[in-house]
Amino acid sequence: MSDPLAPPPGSPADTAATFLEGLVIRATGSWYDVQAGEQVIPSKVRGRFRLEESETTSPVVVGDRVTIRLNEDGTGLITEIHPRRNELKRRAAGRRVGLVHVLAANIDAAWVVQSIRLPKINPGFIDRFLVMAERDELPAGIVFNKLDLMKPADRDAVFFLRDLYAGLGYPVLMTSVKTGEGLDAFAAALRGRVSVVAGPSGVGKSSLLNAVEPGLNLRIGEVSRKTKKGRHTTTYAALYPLSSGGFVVDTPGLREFGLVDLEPAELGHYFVEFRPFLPACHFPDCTHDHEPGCAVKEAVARDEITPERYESYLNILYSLHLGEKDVGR
Ligand SMILES: Nc1nc2c(ncn2[C@@H]2O[C@H](COP(=O)(O)OP(=O)(O)O)[C@@H](O)[C@H]2O)c(=O)[nH]1
Ligand SMILES: [Mg+2]
Ligand SMILES: [Zn+2]
Repeated sequence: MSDPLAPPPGSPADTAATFLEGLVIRATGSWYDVQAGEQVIPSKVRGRFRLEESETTSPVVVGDRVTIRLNEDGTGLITEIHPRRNELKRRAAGRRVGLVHVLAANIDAAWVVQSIRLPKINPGFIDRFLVMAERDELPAGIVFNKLDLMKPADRDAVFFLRDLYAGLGYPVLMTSVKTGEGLDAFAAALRGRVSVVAGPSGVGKSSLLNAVEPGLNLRIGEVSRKTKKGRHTTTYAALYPLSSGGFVVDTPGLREFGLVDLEPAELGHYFVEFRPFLPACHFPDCTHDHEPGCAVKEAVARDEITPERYESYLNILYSLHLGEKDVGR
């Protein structure tokens, strides 16, 4: 039954509503803070977006440009999500295969943060992150934090990874929030752009941002002595303005970085050092695994591709075949 007193859609009462355009700076799951000029308007999403975008954990993410309709109580209703330039996404945690978690949209740079100890570096996490960044053509970089905790026994492995990723063309930063080393370089990398930092819990993402932006006062967590894992202190993604210009998105800790929207035959394209060899594979849909005449495997044999990255590639390939049931460990 229709309400005879309600104005029909498109009537003057409806069109007189105030609409504003803004930037989503915080997404908690149920509420979204939308910055429109100087005001921040807590907003909700229209139910119908949820239905249309049912394969993602949230229809709206930080970095989204949206149109809101202002309610009389000062809150907003998101009526339109503007097309995204790009997004950083992963497979959502949990059982549902194919569910996508978009960490942020419309970003200029994506940094994966790892710590040398507590918790230790997870190269599989880095490679998965880089694959998803390459897939969306997002410039990506790597931060190895907690340099102060490096022991002599760690040096070879850490410097190997630093040189490996730097050799592939990714910016690599070595930082310590404790000693201040590398923080100027990190601050310079964030200047004037929209950046996102992501990584496991406890690696120091929030600490790094507090260090380069005094006054930010993000909550930081303790790393449990027992599990050597961080606690989830940052519980929602938020975008913060930097006084040097630009914005940075702090994200909650991710236990794993699962892949989404990716076919096994595409994967090789997102390992940047494979690219020059791909056209020479005998089969155009070569997955560089068992196929004869594979130029990637030949490059591995000639030491032109490192065995570490090739093995990492195979790990990811097999997990894609398995439907990404057990990823990023
Ligand atoms: N020794 C050392 N500890 C750090 C460093 N950076 C962060 N931490 C500590 O690591 C823990 C987790 O930091 P937090 O910023 O909350 O990590 P996040 O979960 O990645 O945001 C806190 O106890 C920090 O004090 C660092 O460079 N060196
Ligand atoms: Mg944090
Ligand atoms: Zn091949």
